[in-house]
Amino acid sequence: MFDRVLLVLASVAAYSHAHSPRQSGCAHNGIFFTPNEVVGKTIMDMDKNGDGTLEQSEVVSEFVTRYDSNNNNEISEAEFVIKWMLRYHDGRDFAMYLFHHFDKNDDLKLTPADFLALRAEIDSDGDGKLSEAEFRTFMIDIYKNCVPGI
Ligand SMILES: [Ca+2]
Ligand SMILES: [Ca+2]
Ligand SMILES: [Ca+2]
Repeated sequence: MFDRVLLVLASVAAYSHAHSPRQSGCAHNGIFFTPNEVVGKTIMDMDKNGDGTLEQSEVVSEFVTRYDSNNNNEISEAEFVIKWMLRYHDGRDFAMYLFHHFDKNDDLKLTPADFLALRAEIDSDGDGKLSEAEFRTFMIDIYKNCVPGI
């Protein structure tokens, strides 16, 4: 019985450690941008016409032009991670975590299928549009929940 209690306590401790923001390598940022600043930059990069809404065409265009180095219409983990680190100065752990979070169908590449699935997930009010606020909430949650090596 006592052993069982210890086991439960140990797993609770492991759980809360894993879910504490800023205690993981994910929080490392090379030039100390906060997550909010990084998200602001990603929004500026994606919202090409500056109207506060992220159209599917804007998101796809941003990813294809910035990340798809070999122009095969897919973004590999290697392509994504290096570009994200260079542009936003987040650590490798976070960039990898983000890639896997974006890769909705787990085929280890980012394609329009992933962006469609992400869009449905991020559009929390279901109006078919992706607002800056919806994207910001989605991204900040990822920063908060990031666990290295997953
Ligand atoms: Ca726009
Ligand atoms: Ca994918
Ligand atoms: Ca919306």
